[in-house]
Amino acid sequence: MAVDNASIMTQTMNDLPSGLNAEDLVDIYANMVLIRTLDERIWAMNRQGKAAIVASSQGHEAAQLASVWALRHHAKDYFCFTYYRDLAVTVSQGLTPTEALLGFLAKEGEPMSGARQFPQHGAIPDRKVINISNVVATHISHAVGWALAAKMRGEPTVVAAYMGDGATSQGEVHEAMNFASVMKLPVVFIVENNKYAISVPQHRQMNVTEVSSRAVGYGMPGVTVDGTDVVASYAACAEAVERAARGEGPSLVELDVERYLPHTSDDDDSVYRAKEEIDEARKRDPLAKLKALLQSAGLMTDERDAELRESARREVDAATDAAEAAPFPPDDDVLERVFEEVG
Ligand SMILES: Cc1ncc(C[n+]2csc(CCOP(=O)(O)OP(=O)(O)O)c2C)c(N)n1
Ligand SMILES: [Mg+2]
Repeated sequence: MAVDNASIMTQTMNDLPSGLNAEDLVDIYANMVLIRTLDERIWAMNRQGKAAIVASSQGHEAAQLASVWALRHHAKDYFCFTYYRDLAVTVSQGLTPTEALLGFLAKEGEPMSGARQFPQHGAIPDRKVINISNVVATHISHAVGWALAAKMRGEPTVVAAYMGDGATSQGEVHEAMNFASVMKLPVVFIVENNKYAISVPQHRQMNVTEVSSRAVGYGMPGVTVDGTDVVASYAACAEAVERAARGEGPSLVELDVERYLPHTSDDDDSVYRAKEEIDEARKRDPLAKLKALLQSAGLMTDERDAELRESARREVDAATDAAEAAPFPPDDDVLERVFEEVG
């Protein structure tokens, strides 16, 4: 696919936001390559009948990684309340490709739920990630509750609450945003707007063109930026993280992303999305954009990129072998993560 170089060069290395340097961008690119390779592998394993269901992160990587780097650089401590499409958040937070694949294959040793939940669901508190429910938007109230607890305890935690565009039309999001703003809670609401909720396009979900405009109703800042652009996404997230860390309350950051694949592996997007629309979306590929930026600064070459891709492929191959060889969890621990053991 030819990439439109004029449109991808929205940034130069001379105007990087405070806290983000060239080394970070190279690191983020390497993460992107690994996560895209892993995501493609998981999708292929679904087609082979091995992974039951996949919600792909392809097209969302820049938004997710920029937000994680902004949290790392601008908060003393933070926590991520993710949703099912946030593979780049979970992996950059330390979920290994093997652990991610154990989840998609429902194998023993998966750390988020012991492979008892939908993939990418559960909790890995030591890696600052929680995603308890697949019910759209319920985790936004959980995120706000976590932020309230942190504030009451005097802890410096900033909470990132990730969701899709569709989720913002759910009642819980209204309650959570309103409460967080009234209580000045340290939350960054991160909306990954891929313009679809399964087959429902944005204009059928809401009567606003920018999700960020909803922020006005809650008395908090709202901003929309290009979520396929790491630098723009980082700048917007960093500002919101700093505001939360200063105790000034929540913000809504809308990251305009693309969804290249169907909603999940169970969906057939050909019945509601034209191929030309997806071809157009692929011109905004976050990997191509970041690679072009790095190349313009002499920080990436085609050879180095090929090495990164080869190394990612080897790592994902090894993870695939390990996950395929792993056993399924034993029947008798099925209730272990459901009820707390008391006494
Ligand atoms: C309360 C609820 N309603 C419906 C569903 C079915 N469902 C799963 S994902 C989804 C679309 C969510 O779209 P969006 O928030 O934009 O996230 P995206 O998948 O596009 O990243 C729907 C309707 C659900 N899981 N929970
Ligand atoms: Mg969506």
